[in-house]
Amino acid sequence: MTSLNQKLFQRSQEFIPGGVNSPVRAFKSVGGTPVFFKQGKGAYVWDADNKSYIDYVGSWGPLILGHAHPEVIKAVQNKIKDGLTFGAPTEAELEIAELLCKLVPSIEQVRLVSSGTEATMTAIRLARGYTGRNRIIKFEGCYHGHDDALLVKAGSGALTLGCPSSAGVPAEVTNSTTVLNFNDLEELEQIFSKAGREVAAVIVEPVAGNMNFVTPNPKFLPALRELCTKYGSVLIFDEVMTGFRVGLGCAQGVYNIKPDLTTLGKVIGGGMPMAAFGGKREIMQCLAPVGSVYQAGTLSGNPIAVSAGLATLQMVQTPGFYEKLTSSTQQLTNGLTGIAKKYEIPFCAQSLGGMFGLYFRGDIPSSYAEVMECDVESFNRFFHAMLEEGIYFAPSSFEAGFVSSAHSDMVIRKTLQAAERVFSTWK
Ligand code: KE4
Repeated sequence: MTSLNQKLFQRSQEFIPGGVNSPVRAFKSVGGTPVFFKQGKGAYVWDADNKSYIDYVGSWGPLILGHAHPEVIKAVQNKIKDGLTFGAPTEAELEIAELLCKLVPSIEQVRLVSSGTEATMTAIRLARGYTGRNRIIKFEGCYHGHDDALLVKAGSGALTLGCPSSAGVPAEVTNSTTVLNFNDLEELEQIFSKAGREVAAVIVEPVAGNMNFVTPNPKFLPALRELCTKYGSVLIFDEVMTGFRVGLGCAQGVYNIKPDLTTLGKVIGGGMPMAAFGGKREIMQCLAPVGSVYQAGTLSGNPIAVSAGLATLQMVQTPGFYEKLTSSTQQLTNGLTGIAKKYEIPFCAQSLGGMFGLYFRGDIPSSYAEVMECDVESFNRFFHAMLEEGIYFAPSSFEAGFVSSAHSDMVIRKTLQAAERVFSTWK
């Protein structure tokens, strides 16, 4: 019998390319029919056929409090009564700007935008305008949104679909983009010693969450900071995913590195379209209307999105919030690793704060090349078996997973019981 999910997917492919509004949702690499969701509450989501799932995607990171958190809903309901948008300054934007500058010391000034792509695109333009240089450095497998200059050997959906470098991007644009290997110090030092004075910016996910989940080697981020300082290049931490996900001070707080610019998104919008970029005042002052680097947005700083973001950022400041989130996520990754080990399945997992990586290989990967050695077929089989069990992981072996404060001990236990049933019949 054709499910409603299948009927919806058939119809949506008529009107929307691939039936989805973002490629990674299409289940292309895992196969099967994408799940159409209709409701979310806490750690759970319900699909069009009323089947419930424990959700470890959380809309790709924003929902750190889980779905439809009462405080966030209340904030949006209160705000929406006064109108949806003004295209003019509002006090709420000032409130969240002050809060972001307080919570992230490297951010002296900040500008709100509507998506992570806008944030990273503008951070690159700003770094080029500030330095007068063109070359940018990114890392293979890192994804920074779909700006032309950054769609080179990108991660996330681009990697998932096997098109890390997109069609339609002129060579003239990507000729100024150098792609290096994440965690490769030698290569980095070589490039800088040869052409450091040409480098406008290095943009990096301080914890790579778009080629599965790869943490930085201890010397990698300090080396980036030292080289950018030495050669006058702008160090951009793309914390769209890690921002307020791995800790209250973001990844820069965890690793104690001060970037020149930071991009944020996801969590700071609480599930609504909102992102931001900010950093050193002297760089941010290059932005119009003060400086000559142009950037703009009709709905930038939208008051409804800001209200959801403010409510979320208030909640994550609750004492013990990140300790509990970290513990829940470790409970999941340690539990899955222990079960797989019991059944001698090549599998491991790791986490940082509320994000994690699952790997069908013997040991934790520390580079793009090692991530590519993971057994994708096994992941796809695991993904569907767990989906059947009512557990929704990211539909790609090249994505990180996310736990929310709504993922109680009972929810984690239910997930591990499902994994026990799946792994016990694996061979
Ligand atoms: P958006 O333009 O999708 O809001 O943000 C782009 C972006 C920038 N930087 C980082 C580190 C990101 O992870 C992202 C977007 N992340 C993906 C998931 N890996 C979004 C999901 C999707 O593309 O549908």
